[in-house]
Amino acid sequence: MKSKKMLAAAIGAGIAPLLAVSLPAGGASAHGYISSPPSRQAQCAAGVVPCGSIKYEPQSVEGRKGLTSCSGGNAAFAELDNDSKGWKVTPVSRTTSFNWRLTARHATSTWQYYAGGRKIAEFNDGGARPGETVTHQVNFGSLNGKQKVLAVWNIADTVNAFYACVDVNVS
Ligand SMILES: [Cu+2]
Repeated sequence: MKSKKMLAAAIGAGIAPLLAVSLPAGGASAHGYISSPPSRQAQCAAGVVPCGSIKYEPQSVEGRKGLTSCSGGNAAFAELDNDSKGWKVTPVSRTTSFNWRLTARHATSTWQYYAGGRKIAEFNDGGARPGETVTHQVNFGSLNGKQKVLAVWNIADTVNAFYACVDVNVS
């Protein structure tokens, strides 16, 4: 109550613009990951699979653009690259919704989905800022059965991207 009054007083005094400038656009751990179908890091965070530090920050699989690994080249998250770790495989339809949960709404160039050794979908946001959740409809085309999907969130104003692998069974 008291702090609300103080904030109101601060805004009244014209300090609000200063606050807006000094707040970071997102903390060091504020980014995003695929929540459903549950990505490998989402399964870590939910305790479905026992994991190391990634379980505390599933949104932090960040690396240079153009990588092809589930860990985005992060040694601390190398277990995400282990196909034998017992990841839960989600049964999905030929056309499936992939949902991202974003803890920072970074300006976005593209979203890309790879499976079966090729790119199966790409969505171009042209530098726009996404909402807190983002959903894409991805069609698997001729791909059937168990697939490891590598999803990539390419940031428009940095050299980096965020990576998430999702294990699915297409039927
Ligand atoms: Cu971020």
